[in-house]
Amino acid sequence: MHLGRTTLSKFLIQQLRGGDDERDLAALLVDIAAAVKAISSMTSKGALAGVLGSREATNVQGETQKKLDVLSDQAFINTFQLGGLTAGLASEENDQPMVFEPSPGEVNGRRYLAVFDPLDGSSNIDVNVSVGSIFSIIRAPKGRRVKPEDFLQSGARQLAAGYAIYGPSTMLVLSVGQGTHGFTLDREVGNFILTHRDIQIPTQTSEFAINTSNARFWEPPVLRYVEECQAGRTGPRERDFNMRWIASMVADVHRILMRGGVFMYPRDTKDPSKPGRLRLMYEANPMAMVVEQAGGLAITGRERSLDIAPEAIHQRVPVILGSKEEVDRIARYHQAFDTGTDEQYRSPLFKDRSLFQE
Ligand code: AFP
Repeated sequence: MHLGRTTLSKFLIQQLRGGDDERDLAALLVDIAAAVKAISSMTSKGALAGVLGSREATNVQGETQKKLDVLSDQAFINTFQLGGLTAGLASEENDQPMVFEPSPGEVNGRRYLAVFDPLDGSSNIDVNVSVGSIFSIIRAPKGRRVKPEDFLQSGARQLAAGYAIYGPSTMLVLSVGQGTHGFTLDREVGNFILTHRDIQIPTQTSEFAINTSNARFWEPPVLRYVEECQAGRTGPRERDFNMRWIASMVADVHRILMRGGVFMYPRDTKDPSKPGRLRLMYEANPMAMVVEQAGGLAITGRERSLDIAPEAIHQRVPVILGSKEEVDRIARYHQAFDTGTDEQYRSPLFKDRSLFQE
């Protein structure tokens, strides 16, 4: 029963003591935890709940929607709409943001905007691999109706961010800017219990995560980094590396928070119209806040993720995040490539540097 252990509610009350605004933020995060519990219950039933498989529809990303994508999206929408604290929301599953009008008598008004990926990694659902939900909370405009451009705030302005991972256990990992903390769902009583206070990502690692089937599309600095890891003790890194790729960002990032590592979905030339696969507002930004608050780094390769000025809600960006020393190294490789000072490095694939120069 974990009596005496710290619950999510108690932890948030202790962390967010700054008056109405912070109390409402704590209440919003407790609402999110309720949506996570509902989604956890659905995913844990798998085929028994009749929620596996795909729908005939595709989402705004042009991706086939899984039934659980839609059910998870609805769980969050209901939570935010009925919770009375959110003035609007933007979801990976919906082309346009939703705006909620404050009902009469809502004293404090709806102070926040929620941006979320209701079910990340959903292509893994039907093969019973961990999936997750990712959320970001930003401030709503005061005294006027929300407009779409109000969502376009840089990640550095997030008030809270985090993810749920639906794995062997369901965990909620979040930050309100005072470190990153992990809570494990005790299904017997339906409480999230603080099990990972102040998570710290090891600054060094020997584990990298990237979809290596895209290697021919990578930029030279990414290829250089991965080839050096693959060369192991026979190459310039003088130690062997391990590789993981779960293809659920939440699961890969959670592993990095637990034991270090570096996660890369870098810019590539696979689809020149897309600067990356992952979405800035509801994947890169929330994960960057969680990772930085745990002592890691999160960049595009050329700039800090949290500094990006968003141009569109479903904007895609390159993502490189994890153990500080490795992300720093990858940033140095990008700078060396961009300034032409990486002459000493010649990859057999890149005889002609102009392959990537605009
Ligand atoms: P899905 O939600 O379509 O499964 O995509 C998951 C994801 O956005 C992210 O969670 C993974 O890290 C990445 O895509 C996996 O991409 P690849 O399928 O190209 O490996």
